[in-house]
Amino acid sequence: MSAMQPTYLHDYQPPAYRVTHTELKFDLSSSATRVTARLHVERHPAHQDAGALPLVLNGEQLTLKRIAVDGEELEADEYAQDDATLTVHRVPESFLLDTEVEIDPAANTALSGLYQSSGMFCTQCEAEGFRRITFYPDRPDVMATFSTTVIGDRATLPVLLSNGNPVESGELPDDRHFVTWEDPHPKPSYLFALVAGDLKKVEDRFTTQSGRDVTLQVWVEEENLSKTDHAMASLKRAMKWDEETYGREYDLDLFMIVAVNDFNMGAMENKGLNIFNSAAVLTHPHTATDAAFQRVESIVAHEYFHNWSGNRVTCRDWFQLSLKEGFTVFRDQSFSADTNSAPVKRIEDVSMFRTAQFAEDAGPTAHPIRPDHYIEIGNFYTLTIYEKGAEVVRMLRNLLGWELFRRGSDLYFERLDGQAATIEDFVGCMSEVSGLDLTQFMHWYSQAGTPEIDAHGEYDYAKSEYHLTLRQRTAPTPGQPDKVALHIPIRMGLVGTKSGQDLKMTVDGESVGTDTVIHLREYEQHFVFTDLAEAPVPSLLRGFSAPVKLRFPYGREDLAFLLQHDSDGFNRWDAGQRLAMLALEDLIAAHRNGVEKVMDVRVVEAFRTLLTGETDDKAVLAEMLTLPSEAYIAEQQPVVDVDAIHAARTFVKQSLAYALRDEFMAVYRANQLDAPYAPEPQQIAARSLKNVALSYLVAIEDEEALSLAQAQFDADHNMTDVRSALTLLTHSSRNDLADPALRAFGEKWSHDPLVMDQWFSIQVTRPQADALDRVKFLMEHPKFSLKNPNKVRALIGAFASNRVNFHRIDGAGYRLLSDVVIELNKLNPEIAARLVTPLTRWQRFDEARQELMKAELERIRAEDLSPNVYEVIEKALA
Ligand code: 0A1
Ligand code: ZN
Repeated sequence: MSAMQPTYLHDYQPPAYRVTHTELKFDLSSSATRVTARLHVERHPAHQDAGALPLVLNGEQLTLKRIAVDGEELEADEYAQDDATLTVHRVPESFLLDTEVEIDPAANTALSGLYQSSGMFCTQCEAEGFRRITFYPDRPDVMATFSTTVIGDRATLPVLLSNGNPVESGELPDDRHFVTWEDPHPKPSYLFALVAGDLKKVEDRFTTQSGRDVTLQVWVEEENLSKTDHAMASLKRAMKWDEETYGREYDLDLFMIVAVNDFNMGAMENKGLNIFNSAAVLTHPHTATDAAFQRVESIVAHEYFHNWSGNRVTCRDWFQLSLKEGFTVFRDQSFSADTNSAPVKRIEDVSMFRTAQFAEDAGPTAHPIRPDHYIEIGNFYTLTIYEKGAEVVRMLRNLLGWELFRRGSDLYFERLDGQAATIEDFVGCMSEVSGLDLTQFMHWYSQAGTPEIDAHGEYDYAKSEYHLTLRQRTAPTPGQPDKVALHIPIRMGLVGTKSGQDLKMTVDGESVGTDTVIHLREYEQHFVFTDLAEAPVPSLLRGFSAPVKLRFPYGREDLAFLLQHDSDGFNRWDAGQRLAMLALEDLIAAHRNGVEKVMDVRVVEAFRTLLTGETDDKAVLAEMLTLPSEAYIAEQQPVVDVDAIHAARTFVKQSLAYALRDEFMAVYRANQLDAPYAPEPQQIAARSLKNVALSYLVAIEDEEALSLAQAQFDADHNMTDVRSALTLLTHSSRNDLADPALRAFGEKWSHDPLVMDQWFSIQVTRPQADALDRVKFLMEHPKFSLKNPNKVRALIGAFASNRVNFHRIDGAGYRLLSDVVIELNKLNPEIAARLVTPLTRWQRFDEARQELMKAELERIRAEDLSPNVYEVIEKALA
């Protein structure tokens, strides 16, 4: 059971030994790969006087063939091995350690370490996969230069890649060949990578700001060569952006991206050799949607940005994971905002965040951005570490202002270059350059849970003053019953009710302009705005300036007013969401009470204004016309009633469509494009607006709308439009239209795994009652495989997001998910532990569903569990 013991942050010790240089040789074969390692080891300075310390290396699922210290083979009593470590009892201060192990890549279904995907060999070492390749101090604060020789079959593995630069290659007996790679930058083992396969490349160049000529390569299977343009163009944009924005330049002569079909996550930032899930790199107008194009751009940028925020400066230990991930997500969000529509990027990110991260932070697996313990670090690649971490970096940027933040970033990269750093190091640099005391701010990193702010305001007509009271509270989370007050920056304005303009604000006698930041540091604080020209409606938390829930007793008129007049685009959108939420809440109550549902005319009028008004940003308009998702609505309810939420949302959608049919139709027709497809902001905006309009019209199964959807599907212009049309048809009740379209689509794209993923998802997210049967049926489909994480996500993960069907009151949805989790627990624990998440949220539902969900968790608990699934299940049932 030792694998089930937690690791604690407070137990951190520097390593006893460090590795300065690592020489590896891989003799590749499917089920018996030989890995020969020579480690140049020396005692860590921190332990210089500590007497004789054993050398303890990590190693799992390795068959040891040979071990020698300074060329001397070790006797059996000179070392000891268990299922996770290898200990050499006595070693000199500095020595060479030689080991040889055998591993079985073909049997590696966990996709961690060295594994095979569609015939090629590839690696995934973050966080702790390198220990499945060779015996090593597999921790990020051990950094070495690497020299790697890869040997493989010339015919089946013509391409042999690793980190750094190729320095030698040649032929070997038995039709084998080799390539030797050298990576001059010291790196932790988690950034090691190897790829071998029958791959083809596209190549390009980039000249850095200092004149370094860099070769860029994207390696794919031959049939995917036509799908690499966008990734390559994105890479070049990202390289340029990081030079211009952060002054960061690339530091090797070669940068490679490889696409693999079987991958647990999106992509991985291995030094000089990024490995990507094919879904995160391949695009073509006919196979990928606008959203996929944008996702590829942001992931390519994310991995590239890690070269500095992650690789040059890495993490001291895995508790600091958000040091690299939070900062890098913030960087990729900023890049995407600069490259596309900035307000839409923010709206999309915040919508996702408030739905999914808030749910995580309120559930049994809630954890701080810097956790203080874990059983399995693989479970901590979460929305909290990534997205909340990015929100905290964003707050720092806003607290310091861009100039000082950039100076802090420069100081951080300069001071910690080549080192393994901590979150204190990062925040310390920000504090040092700005002189700001960030002591209270640091609690954002250690305190889990979403702060809730209750705001109240009153206008004193006699004194022309506005009084604002803010109270913060963070609900207890597992292991943290008591919460401290956080430093919460709230960007705001006061919008004059007569003028519709932002009013000039004066606080404590000081004029602060029309848009300001107030700092909530206490549990409760009062702010007085004096000398106001007129009564205001407050616009609070502009741009989502802090990752909090803010409640303010807005009336519907106030919200309709802000929707029209707020100068902050984000808050205009948010006012619309709040207005829709008020209407939805009434309708949810009506549904539960069996009372007739009545549509709020204010929402209809707000939509009419949006649909008929002038707009300079169609992408924002499309967001404004999008109702809160069922998942987001659920997040706002004390007890989630999936059926009432679905009924209420459908009712709003249909009521709007009946009331504004012609307006929606006009928007649809006005946004048809003739131009050849391009994934550029204006086209993307028009397509999303058009498809949102169509979704309303199809919601009432209007004959004309159905034939427009059919025609859009048949026109086969680009995947965004085709997928949108196919989804609308499939999610309608019109099987007579959906079935032939699905059949045609499935036949046409049966050769393309990424398109088939979409085909699976579209079917199992339909609200009709047969969704679960379809999942079962499709699990038998020849193109489905539990061993491929993309397929699992596309079919099972997508079904679990189908609120009404996953939460069926007979529990069949839960049972299906737990059956799959039990299977995957053996095959791929990391994916299994992620997939089980929806069941861990049982507290949010009615009693009957709670019991059903808990019963499934208990059923999983009775299995022989991997540490990954064990940790999640224990928390969920605690
Ligand atoms: N560091 C990568 C994410 C990643 C993490 C773990 C992986 O395998 C278990 C793979 C990728 C990123 O942030 O992109
Ligand atoms: Zn990352």
